[in-house]
Formats: sequence, C-alpha cells, structure tokens
Amino acid sequence: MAQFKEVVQRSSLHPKPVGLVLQYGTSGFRTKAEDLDHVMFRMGLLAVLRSKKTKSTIGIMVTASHNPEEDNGVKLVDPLGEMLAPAWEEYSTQLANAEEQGLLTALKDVIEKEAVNMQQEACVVVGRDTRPSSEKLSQTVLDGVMSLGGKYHDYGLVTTPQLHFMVCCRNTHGLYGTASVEGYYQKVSQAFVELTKQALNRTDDHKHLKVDGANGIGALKLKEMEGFLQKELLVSLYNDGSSGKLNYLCGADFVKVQQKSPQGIEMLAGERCCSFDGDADRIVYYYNDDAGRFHLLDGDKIATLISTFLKELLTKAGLDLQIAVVQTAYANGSSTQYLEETMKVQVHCAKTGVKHLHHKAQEFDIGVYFEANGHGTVLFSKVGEEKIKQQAQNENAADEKRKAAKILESTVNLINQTVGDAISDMLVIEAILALKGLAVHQWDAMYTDLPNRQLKVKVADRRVIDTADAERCAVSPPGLQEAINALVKKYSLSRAFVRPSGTEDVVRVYAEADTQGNADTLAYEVSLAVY
Ligand code: 16G
Ligand code: ZN
Repeated sequence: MAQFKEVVQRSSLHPKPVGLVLQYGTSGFRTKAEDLDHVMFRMGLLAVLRSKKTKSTIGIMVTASHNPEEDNGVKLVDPLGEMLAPAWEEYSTQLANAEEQGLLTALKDVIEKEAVNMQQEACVVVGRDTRPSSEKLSQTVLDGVMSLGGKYHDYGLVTTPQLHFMVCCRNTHGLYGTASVEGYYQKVSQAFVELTKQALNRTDDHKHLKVDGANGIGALKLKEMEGFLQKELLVSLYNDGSSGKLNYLCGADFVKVQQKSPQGIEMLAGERCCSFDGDADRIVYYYNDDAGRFHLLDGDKIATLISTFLKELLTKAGLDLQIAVVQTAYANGSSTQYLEETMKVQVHCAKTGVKHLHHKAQEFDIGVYFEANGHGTVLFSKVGEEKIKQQAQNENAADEKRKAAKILESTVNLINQTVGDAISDMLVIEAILALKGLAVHQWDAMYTDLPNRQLKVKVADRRVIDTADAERCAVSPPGLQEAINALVKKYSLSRAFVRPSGTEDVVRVYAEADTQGNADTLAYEVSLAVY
C-alpha cells in the first residue's frame, strides 16, 4: 500500500541504531536524547494506530521529567488523559526495537492483532518540555504521524499534565474544559479564585509562595498563568530557566531525595516553598523552622491534607460519599497510621507507578492518590461529582451544607483528574491552607514522619526479585523475605521492603524505624541480604 511506502521512506530518515533495545517502562521510553530519534518516529506511527483503534485523539508527550537535561523520553496519552493501555505498551516496545527491515512487519502485526480499521481518521496531539533536544524530537513524532496520514495538533511547550488535560478535553467534547493552554488556565484559576475568595482574613503574607520551577516547563507555564490568578497567589519564582540547567541541584526529585532545599532559593524561617519537577507533574513543599531545620512535606503529607479537607467538607455538606487514599509501599508509616486511625479514612496500597495508583483510586467515589515523591491527584466518580453538584444547588439544603458542597464543587474543578499536576496540586494546597487558616508548620504537624532511608543496590540481575502484596513482600528469591523479616524484628516501629526498579538497573531498598540511625542500619542490613 502507498501508505506504507511513505512510512518506509520516512523511517529511513530516522534510522534505528542497530542492536539498541529499549523498553516502554513506567514512564514511557527514557534514555539519552541522541538514542531516541527512531523511537519518536515510531511512537508517531503507533499513536496514529491507537487513535484509529479508539476513534479518539491520542496524546504524545516528549519529556524525561526529572532526569538530567541530556536525557529525553516519550509517553503516549490515552483518550481520557490516562496512561497508555498495557497491551499497547507492549506494542510500543516491539515497534521501537524492530530493526529497520522489520518495521513494517511489526506495524502490520499491531494492525492485525488489534483489528485496526486503517480507513478510520486519526488525530494526535503533541507536547514537549524545555529540553534542548525536545523540539527536534517532537518534529520527528509529527513526521511519524504524517507518514501514516494522521492529523495532528502541536501544542508546543506544555507541561505533561497540560497535555493530558488537552487530550481529555478533546475527547469529551469540551465537557472537561477547553482544549487550549488558555482554557486550562481559565478553568483552574477560576476555581482557585472562587475558593480563596472565601478565605477570611487573608493577608498578602499568607498569599506569598516561593516556587522552584526546576528550570523547566513548569516555571514557564506558571509565569503565563500568573495574570489569571487575580493576585490571590503571590508567587516568587526561582530556577525559572533563565540561567540554570534543568533539574540540576533543583526540582522536586532533588529536594525529595536529598532532603534539602534546592539551589537558588532563599528561605526565611516559616516561609512556604515548593518545587516542581522537570515536566511539572510532581510537587513537594518544604520550609525551614525557626531553628533553621529543613522540613519536607512530601506526597504523603499532601494526600493527608487534601483527604482530610475533603472528608471534613463531605461531613459538612451532608454527603455520604466513600473516600479513600491510595499510597504505595514508600508511604511513610506515620501517614498511613494517621489516616486510618485518626482520620478514619480507608487507605489502600498499590504498586509503584502512577497507572497503578490511578487505577485503584477509580474504585471510589473520591480516590486521593499520591506517591511519596509528590506525584498525585484526586479522582471523583461520575456519581460523586453529580451528588456534589446537586447539593451545591439544592435550595432545600441548609446554607451550611450548600456552602460546603460549593467548596467541594470548586475543588473538583481545580483538580486535574487526568494525572498528577504540580500547578493544579499547588493551587489546591494553597486554597486548603487559606480556607483552613493553616500555616505550613501547622500542616506539617498533622503527623511526624518516621525516620526512613532509601538505598539502591546493584545486582547481576534485578529480575530475580519478584514481589507481591503491592511490593511489600518479596516472593523470590527464596529466603529473602524471611531474612528481611528477621532484620525488621530487631528494631521498633520498623518496616522494610525491596523492589526491582522499573526505571534503573538497580534494586531499591526502603526502611523505616524509630530513629534515623536505626532506619539507616536496617536499610543497610537489608541491602546486604539482597546480594
Ligand atoms: C516512574 C513513575 C513514578 C514512579 C517511578 C519509580 C509514572 C508516570 N512515573 O517515574 O510514578 O515513582 O517511576 O521509579 O508512572 P523506580 O521504579 O525506578 O523506583
Ligand atoms: Zn515528572
């Protein structure tokens, strides 16, 4: 077919390095930018097939998130803004790894297996982060899309969650919002302003927030958005990309891993600060106390703040909706205990990786999910959203109840339900702190994190480790879990687990215990048991 002739011709402009093998992992493909040209072209092809198959617009985001500037990556976004379906992750891997002469066979294989109707129209939308390599790589994606006759729209520089938002808007015919960057700013900022206008006695001091933009796309987009926020938030932006290098000594991942403030930000005692990651789908907060001690408020603290706020509002609004928090094994034990025992919120544990948490959170009327690293959001079921809307307009309900339901309604509009979103999460947090009149140290004081330690261990083959129970139990190699159990028993308030990384060739070890010394020792002892 003429269609495929074009694919072959154009593919020769994006040759695959012979022998290079990559895998569509938890965050799509990610490696050195110079090794990704063929992958981009082929993901353009695959997105066209996925679009034909789903009869919907599909998204492609060119980013390597918190990785170093020299890296890049690519992820496909499914019709409602969710992560790509697992079977298609497989196809992505097969297509990316086919040698040049096998490309058509691999492509036709997908068409056949999925019974893709090649007459169906296709539409793909593309976005990219600020990496120097991203522009060219996103052009290559478009080349792939065009060579299979797909239509496209190039959103250019956008955050990952903005691209997810666009995909969802396009496939829900505007119900979720207007599929433009401006539409995103309007929807989110309107909800934010509605919420913060109801916070009493808010001074400029309360409105002030220091943001570390990781020298990335989030900084750029936050600047664009500022005008929409009607001075309800006063942002001082650091690491805005004007001079520093992307993710270098800054950003959410740096702050979370190093447990210290990013370079370039000056923190006065008690000042609220936050960091985005390189594609603005993660956020962590932090502050220095009066003694100059650094305090991190990670995804667990964020989930706790948001779920507590929502639960209180549900009670006030007289709404009987089921709320749950989804965490991973990395969630600090104190957060789980606080949620279950003090807040009486049900908590579930999912495997690491956004798609697992997202999937679990969909089971509830309101599902709050966050990874400790700061990636997360809140999902509302159709029924849940509907009940909230009805109560907000219910003339027969008491004022108090209606008011609480209205706050819930604005919160729903403020949240990007497609994926974790640093900008939207930041505004949710700021609105909650404003409405509850909480200073950052009061939020922090909801519970105290148990000391913990993470280590990576290099092993010959990390795949020999197999886990169960949302990665909290090692089922192979034999004897490993027993060894971990015996080590954990030596300490109090202790817990430890190991899991093979999905993004690096290492085994990750996590341990927590009553003191930092004990957490460190336990992590070290467990890492020895892994060898
Ligand atoms: C990916 C995941 C992130 C997870 C991390 C774990 C997405 C979009 N991203 O970056 O959620 O925390 O992998 O990495 O799912 P690891 O398997 O190397 O520990
Ligand atoms: Zn990211």
